[in-house]
Amino acid sequence: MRRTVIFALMASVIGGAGGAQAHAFLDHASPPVGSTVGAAPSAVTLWFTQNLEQAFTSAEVLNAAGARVSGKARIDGANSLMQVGLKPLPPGTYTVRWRTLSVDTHTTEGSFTFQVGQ
Ligand SMILES: [Cu+2]
Repeated sequence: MRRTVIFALMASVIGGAGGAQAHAFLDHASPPVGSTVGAAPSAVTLWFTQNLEQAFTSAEVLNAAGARVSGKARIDGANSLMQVGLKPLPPGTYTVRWRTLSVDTHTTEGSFTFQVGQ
């Protein structure tokens, strides 16, 4: 297991010098990127453009003060979506930060915000 992880990391560095391959980018999310939702969601779901490796794939949700309001991220059976549970959220702006290692051994990361409306 450990060896697999190290190999994947090395492959990632080597692969980074390569050409324009498709990586695991965020396709869409629920709540949608930049959206305002009336009711607080109980989870954030992220759909990616490629299957994900469990290792080094994570997401967290932060409130406006930078405090973490999410649980542990998990990848579903289809392997291309990640879900992270949320504590009950009061109205406010929340930041979702995600990081993936896709099955083609490339890493991607990004963030977006959504708002729980007043
Ligand atoms: Cu890639």
